[in-house]
Amino acid sequence: MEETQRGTHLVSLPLPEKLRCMKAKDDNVFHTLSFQAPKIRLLRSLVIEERHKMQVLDFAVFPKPEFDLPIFCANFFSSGQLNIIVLDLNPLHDVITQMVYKEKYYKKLLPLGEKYCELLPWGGKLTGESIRFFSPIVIWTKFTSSQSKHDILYSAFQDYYKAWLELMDQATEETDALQILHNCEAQHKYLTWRAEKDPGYPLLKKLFGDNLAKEITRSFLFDGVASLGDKSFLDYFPGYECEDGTINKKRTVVGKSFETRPWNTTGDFIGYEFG
Ligand code: BLA
Repeated sequence: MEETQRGTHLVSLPLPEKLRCMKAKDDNVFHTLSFQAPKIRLLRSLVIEERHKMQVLDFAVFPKPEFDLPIFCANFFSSGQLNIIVLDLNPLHDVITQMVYKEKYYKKLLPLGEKYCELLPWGGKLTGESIRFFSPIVIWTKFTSSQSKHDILYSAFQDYYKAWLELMDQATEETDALQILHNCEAQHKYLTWRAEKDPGYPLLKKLFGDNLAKEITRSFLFDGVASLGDKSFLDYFPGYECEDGTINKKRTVVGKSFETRPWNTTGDFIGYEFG
């Protein structure tokens, strides 16, 4: 937060009392933070303090629709032994087919991705649909706890966040109404995906029950899902529609894919070959 404050003016966003500091059924304590800034629609952080060995950091920054900046995404889950990590500047627009967007934000960052892809190697197969939300520099990894791994991860987190802050600093405001709408819809699609299919949800449900978990997801973690656009989950992801018109409860309908890193060192997507 100090690093962020150095470059921009954060203004605290009010949260309902019950989402401020929460105690879960098994005594885990949750801490929530929520801010906005001139170029930031929502910066929010959820920390689950270490207890019964489990520990979580879910930190994300969503730009205002006037900026086509990537979405900063740090999702660290630790069960004590096992750590499940996603760290990325999630692209707002498709970087598999849209070369202009990819070049604009990721070309300069490829060396950063390369620095960490050996230290924090690819975590194996994942929900196939998720790959479209990841960038060529994504860190998707799993490891057993050790001080050295945690140090590397912390250093990656600092480097990736500084890189994002620098992008924010340089970003200029879009004035074209159509482009702003396009950015808005892209962010809404992202929020809609995560609000429905985030892997953390089953755990939140176990800790807080269905109703509060839903509120945490929709009004805090992925706030904007109800206000940035009108389209539904099935409008964006029709493949999940069941015969009776409901949303398939499975996280993936295409299956788990991408055993190895589907991006090469020059940032090209090579996942079609084995996706
Ligand atoms: C697992 N979390 C995962 C996995 C991914 C992510 C890819 C592997 C399982 C899979 O392929 O679905 C993360 N997936 C993401 C992210 C995006 C995405 C960041 O599509 C963004 C577009 N994780 C959390 C929080 C908790 C959490 C808050 O961020 C718990 C409160 C837990 N993540 C968690 C757990 C697993 C997991 C328990 C392993 C369980 C599983 O694989 O279902």
